[in-house]
Amino acid sequence: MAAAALAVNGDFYDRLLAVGGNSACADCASKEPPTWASSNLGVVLCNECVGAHRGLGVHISKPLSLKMDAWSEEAQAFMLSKGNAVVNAELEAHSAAAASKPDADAPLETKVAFVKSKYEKMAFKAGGDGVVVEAARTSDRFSSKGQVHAGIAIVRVLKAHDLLNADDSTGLGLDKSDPYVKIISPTGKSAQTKVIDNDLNPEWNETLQLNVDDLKPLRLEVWDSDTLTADDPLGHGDIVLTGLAPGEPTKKKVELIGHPSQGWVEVEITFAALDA
Ligand SMILES: [Ca+2]
Ligand SMILES: [Ca+2]
Ligand SMILES: [Zn+2]
Repeated sequence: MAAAALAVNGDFYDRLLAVGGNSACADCASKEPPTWASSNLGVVLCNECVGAHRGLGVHISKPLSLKMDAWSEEAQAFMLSKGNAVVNAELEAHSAAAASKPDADAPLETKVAFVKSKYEKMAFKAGGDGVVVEAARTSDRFSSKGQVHAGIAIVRVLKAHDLLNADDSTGLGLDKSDPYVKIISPTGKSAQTKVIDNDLNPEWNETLQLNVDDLKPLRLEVWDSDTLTADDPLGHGDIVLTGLAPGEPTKKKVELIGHPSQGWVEVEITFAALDA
């Protein structure tokens, strides 16, 4: 589907990123080439600020993926006539705008507050009050109606290498760990693979899927499944979601940390946007 949309859009993406100010996000200091846009505001965005735009509601901003969504000729022409430089000249005219702009790695709450101030309150327009609205606490964000939906993380757990043996009570290597992988989202949702018996280099090739509400890293845990006692931890690591090209599978090697731990897990992660 991603390839189809790209073909439909022709060279739109390249032409759009060549428009003034469009080589980087309109709403934060990220220098990554934007892969998202607000189709009615005419700005291009990083994959975190687009989450903030979703929170505004479609009466203010209509986010679309530049890579996965098909853009009509009209919508393309509109985007090419605007751009971050043109829009920001108006919406960030206030002298307080530059100092209020979030860093690339600022918490999502900070980006949400800036985006709200800029597009809903028009705080940085000429004559605006130049004041950023208060950032919401994380707990508010998930319980409020204006939820920030980043999308779905599809994690294909491929294999692990050189896992710890947590079943070797005799020291003779007669028994080995029975590993499985658990993926946990920042909000505590989880999914896990099947157990593979007696294998320190298991291959799962199993696809797990999790809804993610923001782009904080997923936690990956490896466990040794035991029948008579509690499962033994074999280590954990983070799967970083930021910087992934939407719709494109990306392989990552997750080095296991924690005590005790050794080895690594290879995953292939695809991030798919959910339209609000
Ligand atoms: Ca064990
Ligand atoms: Ca075993
Ligand atoms: Zn941004």
